[in-house]
Amino acid sequence: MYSRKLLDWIHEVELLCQPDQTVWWHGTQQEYDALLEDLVIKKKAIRLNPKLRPGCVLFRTDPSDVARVEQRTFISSKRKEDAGPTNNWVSPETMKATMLEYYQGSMRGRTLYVIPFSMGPLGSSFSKIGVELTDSAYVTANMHIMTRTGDSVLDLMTEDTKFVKCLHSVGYPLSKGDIDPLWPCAPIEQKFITQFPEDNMIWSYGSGYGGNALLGKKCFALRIASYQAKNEKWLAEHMLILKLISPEGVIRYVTGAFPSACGKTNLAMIHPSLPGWKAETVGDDIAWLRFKDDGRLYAINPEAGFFGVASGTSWKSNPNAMATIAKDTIFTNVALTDDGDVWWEDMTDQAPAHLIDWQGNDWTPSSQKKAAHPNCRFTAPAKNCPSIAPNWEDPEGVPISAILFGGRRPSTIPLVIESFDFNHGVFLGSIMGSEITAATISDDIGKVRRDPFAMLPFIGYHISDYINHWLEMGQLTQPEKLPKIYFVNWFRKDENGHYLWPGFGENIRVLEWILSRTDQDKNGITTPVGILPDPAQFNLKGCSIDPVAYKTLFSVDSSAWEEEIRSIEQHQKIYGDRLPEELKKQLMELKQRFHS
Ligand code: GTP
Ligand code: SPV
Ligand code: MN
Repeated sequence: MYSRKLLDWIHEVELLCQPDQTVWWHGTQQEYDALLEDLVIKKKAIRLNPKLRPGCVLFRTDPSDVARVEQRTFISSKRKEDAGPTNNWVSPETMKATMLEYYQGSMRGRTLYVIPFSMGPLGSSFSKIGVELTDSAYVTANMHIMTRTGDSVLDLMTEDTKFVKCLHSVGYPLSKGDIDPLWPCAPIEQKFITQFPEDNMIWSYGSGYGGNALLGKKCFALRIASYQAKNEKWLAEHMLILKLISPEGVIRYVTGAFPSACGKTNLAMIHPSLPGWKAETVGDDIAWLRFKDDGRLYAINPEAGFFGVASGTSWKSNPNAMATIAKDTIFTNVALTDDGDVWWEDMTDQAPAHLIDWQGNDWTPSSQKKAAHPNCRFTAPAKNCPSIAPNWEDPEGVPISAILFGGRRPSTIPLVIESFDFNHGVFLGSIMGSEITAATISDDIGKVRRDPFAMLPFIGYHISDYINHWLEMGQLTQPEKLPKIYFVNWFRKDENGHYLWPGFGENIRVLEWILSRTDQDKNGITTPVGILPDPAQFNLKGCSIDPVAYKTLFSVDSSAWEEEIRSIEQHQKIYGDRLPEELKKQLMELKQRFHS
């Protein structure tokens, strides 16, 4: 029996958006195969060479629809102050009235797909259910990979089941005789990505891309879930989850919050360069965390696939990702080779002599433009990843020993810093900064912005309440059971703009130090900013690194930090009179440590 609530809502949307037909997504492989085949026949997608990439297709989007649109993303809470200073806000009444006009007839000439989905393993106490109604077949195929969809989810729903209502339209209705463009979408000023936290509801209009349209991901699993998490005393975070097995066979789990396109997928799939270490992937983008009865913090990955950055991914940098995307993968905005395979910048040392670029034009290495869009992505099932942890779907979650915060900081921030305690760790999370990447549409790509907890575009409520919620979470258990908190920076550069740290598989060296610290407080040097590794004890065996670079990676330059402190002070002004006391105190103590 279908839930009445669900059927009524679908009926409402049918009357409003007027699709030609409604299709229920049951979640089977046959449906998925048929949907993709239909898209290939209609020339909406290109089937890649089955000998080279079996089960793979390529989509090209409209050049205006290539990443998340933060300036068109809204938290429509009832009260403006509940959205806070970091979110765009429009009242729910105004937003609904505006968007209803756009939705009126918006699915004409199209199919409405009904996609029930579960974020988290089916039936886990961590998991939550949503239903996405979308007029995009591309979104449907991606949701099939990224979440658990279909009848098995519907079977869990009773009349009382709370679910997030996710409505999505590409915003391009078709009248009789109209030709459907390759990638229908609406112009930027008509795009809306709106969260209504109090209504458990998401309305997305005008974009078909990634986090704008796959509503289980950023809209639900971060923005709506972070709001729920605050009320229900858990955490919904922009974090990878990594399982590490030491040479002695000790298993530990860490999470890491890095902003978009700053290395989560890569760390989650790390191929450790240190002998004896083994790493397994639990999640690459989102973690839902809660304390259990033993007092420890446990995490699940609410997703079922990876929507990963393709640019920069190679057999050298991320062999696990390359193996994952060998089959059954959807590629978006990558370049096409002459033999029907894919390519993107830095996939190989040498670019092929000829390609079709992400916009469908001829490309050669002498072309001025990039062959693939910098935010080109792959969508692949997690189960295809050779490093996936056998227990990645454990409904109980995995216990977390350490939390990493990081970003792209070309200067100032050392390779790794250990916080003095949990509250200091929350302060470190709050002052995170990073160069803006192509994962969002912005004129400021490359500029450093503060991105607290890598959640700036994803917190579904007031940022002060978010910080206070983290601080309160730290009170829910004994201090020794809390994960230790670290700041990492793989992206420090020399004066010529070269990375000082080799990164990728070599990041295991930092993880080794971190895990040695979670066991025993040794090999640390106390500095004003936190505890750093003793460079003489840090494991560099087998890693050739320039001694000057090495020194810089572990240096705390007080004049650079004076500047950093001024910048943090400036940033704290965004909180206005709602600056959390603890952040004020931590900044004061940081200053004092430099002057004592
Ligand atoms: P989202 O999916 O946008 O949330 O991104 P993400 O945080 O998962 O980023 P991802 O791991 O996909 O990395 C983005 C880019 O950073 C890729 O081009 C990587 O090659 C590059 N990258 C990742 N890790 C490292 C590293 O340790 N060092 C360097 N230099 N680059 C890295
Ligand atoms: C991000 O931007 O952090 C992503 C990609 O993970 S998207 O799903 O488009 O948000
Ligand atoms: Mn992300």
